[in-house]
Amino acid sequence: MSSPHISLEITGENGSIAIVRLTRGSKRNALNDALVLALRDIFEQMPATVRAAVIDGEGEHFCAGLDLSELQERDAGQGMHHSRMWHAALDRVQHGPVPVIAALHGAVVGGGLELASACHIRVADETTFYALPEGSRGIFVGGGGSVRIPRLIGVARMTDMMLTGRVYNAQDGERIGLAQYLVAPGTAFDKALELAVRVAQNAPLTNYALMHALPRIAEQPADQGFFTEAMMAAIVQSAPEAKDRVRAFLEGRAAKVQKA
Ligand code: 1HE
Repeated sequence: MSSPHISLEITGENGSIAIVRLTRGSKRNALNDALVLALRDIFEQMPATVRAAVIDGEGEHFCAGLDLSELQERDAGQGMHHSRMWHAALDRVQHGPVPVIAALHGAVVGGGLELASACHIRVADETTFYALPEGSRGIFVGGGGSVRIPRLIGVARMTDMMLTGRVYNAQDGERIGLAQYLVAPGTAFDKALELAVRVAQNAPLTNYALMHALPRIAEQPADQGFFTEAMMAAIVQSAPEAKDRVRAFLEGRAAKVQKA
């Protein structure tokens, strides 16, 4: 599925960085069905050279969520399929081939917040604001928000956002965990790209473990979590790349950890 409202640019050393941009600024990057499917396809067909991705949005807003002009009368079955289509697309973002960094600015609302919460790192500039207007539109989240957003900010805060229409500004959003980085207006993309370059330098198997094992371990009872961790640790450290990297440090050829 293709859409004129999303673009993919491959950049960085050896094509290691993907920049996925919502290009529907005139509609505040509202996500219609074609756009959601195109997002899924981009992550499904990501070139093998890519090691990290950045998602951003054209114009003054990251994303205004579901395209409300497409909100039609759906029977229960159709509504279920529509939501599952969003789930499939955002699952490709979260559990796709590479870590994804969201560059946030302006409105990050409804399905836009669901998209941002499927990413692994969120960088927000000071113009960012977050809301879940579904409550006032008479609908419910359908893009995985009820699963992912409480894991970032807790059930109570999400319930408040939906019951009262509460809007979090950029500072409060970072404080409660909606974003991990808060930066000056207009600099979220640059910061996200800088982080992506850093992420792309990690051993791919370590990044894989962080994307695929860590969230699962966090869901497991402690005893199972310790066991899964041990297996993942064994697999990751057995890779030749891990051995090379440890040797490089021991021989003084790798960077030390610097004081923050
Ligand atoms: C849209 C949408 C949209 C803008 N669907 N067309 N999301 C919402 O409830 C958020 C609705 N949007 C807004 O509250 C505002 O548009 C913004 C705060 C994001 C931006 O305000 P502003 O003043 O910069 O832009 P605008 O004038 O409101 O919008 C510009 C155009 O974009 C306008 O169309 P135009 O033809 O009159 O120029 C708007 O109609 C259009 N537009 N947002 C369709 N969302 C998987 S379930 C997820 C459920 C949800 O996401 S519910 C939340 C939906």
